[in-house]
Amino acid sequence: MDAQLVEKITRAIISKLSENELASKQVEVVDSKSDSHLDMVKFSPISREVVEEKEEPSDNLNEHKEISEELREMRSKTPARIGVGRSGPRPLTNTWLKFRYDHAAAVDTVSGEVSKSVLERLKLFSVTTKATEHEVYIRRPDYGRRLSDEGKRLIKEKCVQNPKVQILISDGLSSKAIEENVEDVYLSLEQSLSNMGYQLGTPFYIERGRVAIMDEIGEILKPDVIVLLIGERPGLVSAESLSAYLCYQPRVGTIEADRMVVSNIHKGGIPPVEAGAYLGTVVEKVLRYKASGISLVQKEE
Ligand code: B12
Repeated sequence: MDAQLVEKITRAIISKLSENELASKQVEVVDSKSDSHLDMVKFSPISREVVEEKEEPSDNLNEHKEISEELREMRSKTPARIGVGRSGPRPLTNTWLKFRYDHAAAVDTVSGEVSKSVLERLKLFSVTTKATEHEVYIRRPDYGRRLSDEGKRLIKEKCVQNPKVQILISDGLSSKAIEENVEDVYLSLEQSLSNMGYQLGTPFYIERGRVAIMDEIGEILKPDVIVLLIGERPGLVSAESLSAYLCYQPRVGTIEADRMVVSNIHKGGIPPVEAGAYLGTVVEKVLRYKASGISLVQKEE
């Protein structure tokens, strides 16, 4: 999306968020140990049609009109595979083909690479982790949580020290999530944080990273907050969903309960530009309470 348009939308969303006027769909930020809600904000609904082509229910569903209406109603509320019908004991051909397509997309996105052009457009430099290749990344999640020696050197050489907010981007488990969403989320988040007057760190890209890589980076750069935009493990509904993991002063030894996540960022979930603007308000809260995750909930009480 064009940067000026992102800016315009971000401003509109920030002002709407502060008026607390947005209608309908609720998005939740959940702390790490329970499902308790840290915050709630409302986003406009995304219709199922945006996510996938509608498949006509099978003949045997049409035979039972009432059930079919109920199913149609339920189907319209979720992209999950419900009420897709069958042909004898087997799935319909369309259902089966869509399943095969979605499965292939999931496999592709886990092993795919983020194109250089996306990183160049956002002027991000790249660092690697101890996961030297894809196979190692999958088998050894702990390697994805540690920077390579070269990565540490580059970060020390190129980044601003002690920023208020450090934004990081990593492919994680979905390269497609980065390709499809990161520009809009990043530009909107950057805009939102700049509006609030926060000093931003030097953003960069981490190849084959895991969420807890933020601890080692926190140790090196000592930011107050890290926001890590990372590709989610793909499901059979979306292979391009992005998550934002946040933590107040992450350092080696940070416990999982002190992290937060805003997940499901993609065109069929939380729209990327809205997500960026919303994340700005979450960062503001983390900085105000000097805490994230469970610690933030405790301070809020
Ligand atoms: C895999 C997974 C898990 C695994 C993680 C194990 C692992 N090593 O990968 C397990 C089963 C342990 C797990 C547990 C939980 N999860 Co979980 N998990 C996921 C899932 C399916 C994929 C995550 C992913 O792709 N991460 C990206 C990769 C690259 O990260 P990673 O470094 O390999 O793994 C880290 C993250 O996955 C992170 N993580 C996983 N879940 C959660 C939840 C929270 C709140 C936080 C802060 C971090 C976190 O912990 C891992 C280790 O550091 C997402 C669904 C989604 N669409 O994202 C839900 C999801 C993130 N989990 C969720 C929840 C609620 C939880 C729990 C709080 C459940 C509970 N009540 O106990 C716990 C909290 C765990 C924690 N780390 O604090 C929710 C978060 C809701 C939200 N905020 O929108 C999601 C979105 C599922 C959902 N739709 O409800 N989870």
